[in-house]
Amino acid sequence: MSSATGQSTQGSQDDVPSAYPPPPEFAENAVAKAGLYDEAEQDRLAYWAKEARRLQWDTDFTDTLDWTDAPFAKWFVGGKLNVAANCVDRHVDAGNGDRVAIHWVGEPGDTRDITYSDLLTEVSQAANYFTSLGLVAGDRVAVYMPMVPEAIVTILACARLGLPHSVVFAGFSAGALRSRVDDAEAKLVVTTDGQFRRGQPAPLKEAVDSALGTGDDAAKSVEKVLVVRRTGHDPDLNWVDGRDVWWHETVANASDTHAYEAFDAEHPLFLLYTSGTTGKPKGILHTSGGYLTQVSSTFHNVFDHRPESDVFWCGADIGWVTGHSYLVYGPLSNGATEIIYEGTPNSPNEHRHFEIIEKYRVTTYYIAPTLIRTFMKWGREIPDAHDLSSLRLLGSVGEPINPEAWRWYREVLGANSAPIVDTWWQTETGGMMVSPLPGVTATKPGSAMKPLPGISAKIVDDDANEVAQGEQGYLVIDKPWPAMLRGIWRDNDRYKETYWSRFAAQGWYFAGDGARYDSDGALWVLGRIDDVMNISGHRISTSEVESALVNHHGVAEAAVIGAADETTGQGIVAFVILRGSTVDTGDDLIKELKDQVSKDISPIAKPREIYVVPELPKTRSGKIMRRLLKDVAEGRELGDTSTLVDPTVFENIRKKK
Ligand code: 6R9
Repeated sequence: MSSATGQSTQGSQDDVPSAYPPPPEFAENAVAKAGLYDEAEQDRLAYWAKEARRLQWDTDFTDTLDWTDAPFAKWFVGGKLNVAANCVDRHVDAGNGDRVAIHWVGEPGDTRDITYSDLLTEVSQAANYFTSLGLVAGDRVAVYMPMVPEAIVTILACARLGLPHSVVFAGFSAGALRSRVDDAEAKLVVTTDGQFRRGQPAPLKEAVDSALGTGDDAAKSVEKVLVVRRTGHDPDLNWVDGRDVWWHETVANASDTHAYEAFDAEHPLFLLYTSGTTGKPKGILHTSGGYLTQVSSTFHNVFDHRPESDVFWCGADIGWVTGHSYLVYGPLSNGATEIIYEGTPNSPNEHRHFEIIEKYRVTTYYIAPTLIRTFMKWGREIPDAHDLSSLRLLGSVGEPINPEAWRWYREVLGANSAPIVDTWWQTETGGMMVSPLPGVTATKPGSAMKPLPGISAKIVDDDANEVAQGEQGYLVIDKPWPAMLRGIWRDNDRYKETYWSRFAAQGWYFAGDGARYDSDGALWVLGRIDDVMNISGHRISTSEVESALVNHHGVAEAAVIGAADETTGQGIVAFVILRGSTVDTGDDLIKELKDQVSKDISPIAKPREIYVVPELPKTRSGKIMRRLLKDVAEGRELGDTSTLVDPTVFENIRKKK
């Protein structure tokens, strides 16, 4: 296949540029300098050692990397640090205690501004209370909370005490919570009475009660459930005496001074479960020094961060890795001022995000492409009704961003000038891996451009040969990096098998994504390799076809899957959401869309079927669940829908089929 997603777009839009050089005024003052690439190229380990020393170490490290027990890495050997002290105390000690760390915005409209001094007080109280429960370094804590300030306080208090946290997204089911609590043998579960969702209080503790069970069925490891009162909606809240305690009656009364202890650089910091292709979710393990080094360094460089003047906003939930790395550890280790918003983007209406940007003068905004496409669907008059002139840098994460959405993002939110950083990384990589450096790297709509300084990646075929430019291959990371996962919780075999067996002879990390370099050497991530379709022997990525469909002016969002086909192996089936202003002309529209794909990519990529649907099934982290669409297209019973935001979308999709 020679047609790249970007090239196809260029073909149909001759009037728009295909690459954007860094704006000169941005480049002049950029935090990251072009020299970083060469510096890291010359001595990768020295580069990371230097980045590590941006942090505060209580004991300096003696060795940058020990890879003798590969694929089990040890970074910053001999070093000791406290991750929470790096995120909180350090800024207070430097005289910045009065700086706002978090502008918190609740869904019903309540707000709190939390300074670094406030954060130190609250984290110290929580740490003192956790200690009084008998928890000691190494014990696990499950966090099942909506986006309330206490969630950040809990995470930081765990880090302060060396208690690995396991955050479970508050939208996950009781069953999902239970399996994660059991796997990690968590002793403490921190939760809230309820959460606000789309303007309504919804129960949350109820799910904890049902997850933890009673009697013989009770989760054995759990000793306490600590509950923050958020909604107060339930006067008859179930309460298990001896197990359940209120935050405001315990943490809030604890001493507000706490002396931290420094932990080994490889002390476990957190577990975060991600679903694998099969069965049981994997508890991805991250440790302290290497993880914090990379998330802190990439936050600084990729977000061109200036602590005195920037207001950062990452739209991710703490329940997934972006929330860990770029809502908690990256920003706070840099002394940033950030927004934390509790709710959904359309509560009480579609103006919510733009009102927040306007009110707090947000400078740096980091969201997933699916939200950008949702904004497109709502129409540009919504952002246009606000003063968004404070925005100077835009970020994208989570999925390949189609060029159409990229351009819209830059034009409508970025006033045609803000650089966009399209950042490729994974739960397993811990921090950003492939992304432009703003002010240094030119950007191309839809491309993540190149590996960051200190990161080494290749695109290879099944035999580990690098593929030619324009050809599609597997994205591998061929050298260890500081924030890499240190394993799967208590399953070393699965760790080796999942990530290191495909290219075992070479010792490369297999990321599971397809990618290609275009003729300018820009890197395009094409999505999970299981999202690559095989149509009559041609490898076509789902995102490529989706991009072509969204390139049609009437389409807001598209999801494409390869459904079993007797003659072609797989046939392309597309599900599209129309923009608000589009008139559905039935068969005419479907034909137009098919022609668009045929023209943009090739007739081979023309969808066999296209369905116009009102919604697409998405995970909480904003990824389209193509697996389920495949079930629908192939007429099967649906598989596990527990991670969907809205399981009812299928009724609407089936009706359309
Ligand atoms: C950070 C995060 C990881 C998978 C990854 C890839 C996809 C993430 C992307 C991207 C293209 C980007 N992905 N960022 N694809 N361009 N900028 O999302 O972690 O939830 O573990 O997902 O997401 O397929 O392999 P995680």
